[in-house]
Amino acid sequence: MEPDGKTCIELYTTMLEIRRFEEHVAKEVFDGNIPGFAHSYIGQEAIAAGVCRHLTKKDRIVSNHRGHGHCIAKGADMNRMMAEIYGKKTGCCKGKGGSMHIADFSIGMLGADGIVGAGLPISTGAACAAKLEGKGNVAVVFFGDGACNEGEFHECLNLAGIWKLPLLFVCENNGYGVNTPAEYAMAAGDITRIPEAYHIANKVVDGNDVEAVHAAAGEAIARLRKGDGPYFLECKTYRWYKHFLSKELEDLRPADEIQAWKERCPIKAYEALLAERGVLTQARLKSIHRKTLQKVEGAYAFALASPYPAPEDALQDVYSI
Ligand SMILES: Cc1ncc(C[n+]2csc(CCOP(=O)(O)OP(=O)(O)O)c2C)c(N)n1
Ligand SMILES: [Mg+2]
Repeated sequence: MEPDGKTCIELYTTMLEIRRFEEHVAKEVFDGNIPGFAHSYIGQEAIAAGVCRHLTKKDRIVSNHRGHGHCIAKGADMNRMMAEIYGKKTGCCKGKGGSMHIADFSIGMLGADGIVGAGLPISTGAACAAKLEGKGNVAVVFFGDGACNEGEFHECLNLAGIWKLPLLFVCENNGYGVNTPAEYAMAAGDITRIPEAYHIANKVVDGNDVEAVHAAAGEAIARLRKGDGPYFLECKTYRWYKHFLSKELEDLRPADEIQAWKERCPIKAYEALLAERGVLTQARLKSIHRKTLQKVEGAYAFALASPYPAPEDALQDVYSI
């Protein structure tokens, strides 16, 4: 079933906000204006947008190293996100986390993470908390195909399975971990054979089709809220940029493969579909594009105008055990 017009526009707008944000970040990283590593989510926007549209602030998500899209789709403040990426004091982690550690507990974004697979146990804990709270809230974890080859992935599937946790596993299968093809790295072959072995309901969707993701995530999250146990959604997709944004890193993926996926742009495809359905007029499209650009430029201006943390702040909010 087609989503209503309001939902369609929101799905489109969220994808566009992610794209514009990521275009800005990519340019700034390549120009040397952003410190540290940044991983681009361009190409995968339909997944964050389609899944997070079903979530409230009380639902918790956990992201990974490629996390900007998840933060935006969950409703994180773009100004504070941008400031964080530039290492500014007004950033959502006071400028100490950077691109790979954006978190905002106030909207249920428990954090991005530079350690592949590390979000899985955190989300399993969040799902356990949601179950104990008993209010029908859920947890969602976004991870890549590469993370499926980590030991903790299996531990979390098992625990979520035996405890029937309200946890949605969203595997963003972009076919590669850095430059290693998934078909080389994964003995199981099809990823969903793994949740299948743990008796976890699962589905494969086209991760570049925002309505397919939205529909599948909607069914999955409704099951979680009813207490039917975890769900595993594999979204097949592709990242447009090399693994992380850097002039030095080589991209060993075939050029024709990259080009073929660019032609399957999730945003362009949805724009065409909504125009054909009459949901998106040219005037509305222009206005969405203008406002989205203003939002990203506003976030950049906010980040530029913000101070860096003072040296004496370095040891504040830092914990060790
Ligand atoms: C435990 C661990 N091993 C290796 C790395 C280096 N590393 C960072 S991202 C990455 C690939 C992850 O691939 P995938 O999970 O498919 O996510 P994608 O980058 O494709 O979105 C690797 C190997 C790391 N950060 N943490
Ligand atoms: Mg991958």
